Amino acid sequence: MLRFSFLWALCVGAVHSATAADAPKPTNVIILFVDDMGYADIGPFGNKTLRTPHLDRFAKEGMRFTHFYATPVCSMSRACLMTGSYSARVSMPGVLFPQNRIGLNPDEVTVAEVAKSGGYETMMIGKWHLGHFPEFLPTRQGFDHYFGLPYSNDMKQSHAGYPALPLYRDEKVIETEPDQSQLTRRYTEEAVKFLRTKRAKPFFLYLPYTMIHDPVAASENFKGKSAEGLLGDSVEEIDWSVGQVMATLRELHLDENTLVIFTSDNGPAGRAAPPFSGNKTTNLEGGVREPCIMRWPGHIPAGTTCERIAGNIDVLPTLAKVFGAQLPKGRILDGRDLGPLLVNPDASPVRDTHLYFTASQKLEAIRQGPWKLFLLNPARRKGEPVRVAPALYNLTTDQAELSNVAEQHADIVARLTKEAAERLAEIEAHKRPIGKLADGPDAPGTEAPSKKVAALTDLKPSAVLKAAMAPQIGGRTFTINCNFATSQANTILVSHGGTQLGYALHIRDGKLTFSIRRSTDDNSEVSLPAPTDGQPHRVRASLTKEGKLHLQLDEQPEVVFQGTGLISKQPAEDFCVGHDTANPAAKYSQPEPFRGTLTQLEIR
Ligand SMILES: [Ca+2]
Ligand SMILES: [Ca+2]
Repeated sequence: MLRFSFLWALCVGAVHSATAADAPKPTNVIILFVDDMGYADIGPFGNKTLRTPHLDRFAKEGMRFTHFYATPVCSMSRACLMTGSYSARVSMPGVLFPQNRIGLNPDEVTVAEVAKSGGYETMMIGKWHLGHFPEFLPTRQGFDHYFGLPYSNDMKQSHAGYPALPLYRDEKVIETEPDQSQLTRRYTEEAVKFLRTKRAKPFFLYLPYTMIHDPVAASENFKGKSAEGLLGDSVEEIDWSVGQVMATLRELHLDENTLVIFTSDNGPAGRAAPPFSGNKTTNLEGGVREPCIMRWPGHIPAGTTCERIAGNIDVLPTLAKVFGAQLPKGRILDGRDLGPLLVNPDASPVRDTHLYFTASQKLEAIRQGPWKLFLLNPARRKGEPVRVAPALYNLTTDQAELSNVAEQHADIVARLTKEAAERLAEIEAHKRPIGKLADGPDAPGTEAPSKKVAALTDLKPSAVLKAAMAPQIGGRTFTINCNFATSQANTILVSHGGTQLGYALHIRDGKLTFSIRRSTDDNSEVSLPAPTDGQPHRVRASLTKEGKLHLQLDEQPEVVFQGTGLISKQPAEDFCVGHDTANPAAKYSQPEPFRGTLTQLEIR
């Protein structure tokens, strides 16, 4: 009661004495966002070999979040950060590629737009990765200014089919193929320049580093200096950058009045993520649990640790409060205001459930309290054990997710399965569309065409891909795999090409047929009786180096036909699922559009 009266007196006092002059100054906000940094890559999260003195100090002055969630890969993580929503809710695939004509929907209200609505100046320096066409750029999503790369640093000219890597200032490409060893230094200089700008308004600075994403690079002051090669050099240069930002804030007497958040977009690429299993591209903790530190003197108690569930989806709701702005209207946000935890890390959880989505927007796992249930077989890091869903882990006692206790806790499995289904149904019912250019559809950017595997698993029968975005089959061997179920005797599973070049996997007069066309008159086929029983079947069709056509259904022996060779180049026509466009790629017999189910389609 005493405590209550005291607080009450304070409040009353504030009401009566506040004037414009002593009203609290608005808080500035900076988000420092690393690319592909693992949980234990820095001192405050257990790294013993790399030198991160600035982050060590930053953590001593702020709060570490040890259960802070991002997502398995880049674009989806940035969508979460920008919108306060799960990537699946805003229909963002894992990674956008230069050939994709999609981006974060301009109708989404980003954290920068929320800052603007609160009267803030905004700046973004670094990697965007939410669409590179003008309508998708940061300057159209609430940032007054932008300096940086529109996507990842490996999406550059040396990668077959990609344009020269552009460096933007606002909406203009000012350089291509910039020297990547200088990017952390240049971003830092831009940030310091921005901080030094005299302004009447508070600011929001978003600094998503290009490093430590492959190809890693570091400037001359850091190259060869760390104990962990170029990757370690790159981490130490990020630490230097954080130090520069913090030193500038102190020098300008802004450090007491600025909330700074440091975190990363996903786990480490191609290496382990101790103490967890998995790494980038997986939903094991190593892929998605990120180092996160927040520093805000006078609000966040120094040197503290928060073990509550939190994540990048919570950043927008948290900052909306800090900006003194309204939450975006007319939409469901998945994140929650972390405010109560910022003042007391042991306060009740603001969000006790976390959903783990895949790059193709499938719900792979759910966490509630200490319990994490995989609903699908999780992707894993090479060499690590296979896990089979339903797999239940207690993250308090088993953070490496090695001991599946689903059988011992059937009740928890049932409860989480139900919870996951309900939450997924809600998200599906209130899903918001990805932004598309006005001139046509696009495939979800799940895989680069220049890599050998084209992940097409989300394409529905009726989908169409332009030749450039279709699996690249010109001049090389390829294999089509898919599961299908149909009762149709004349239909098409996939087709690509026309009357000059192309291929199709189709059913003609009850025969499952794989056709290769190398010229108008050179049409080879292999076929076997099609199962038109409406039951699911697995089919595999391939064209080999010697020009042989192989076709296999389920576990039956494969049939082979000696054709005349590879298809000389990528067909110019559309790639189609479940039908064929105007010019037939194969000899059909009045095929109907495919009406069955077609899943797990891949062409590699
Ligand atoms: Ca990344
Ligand atoms: Ca917007």
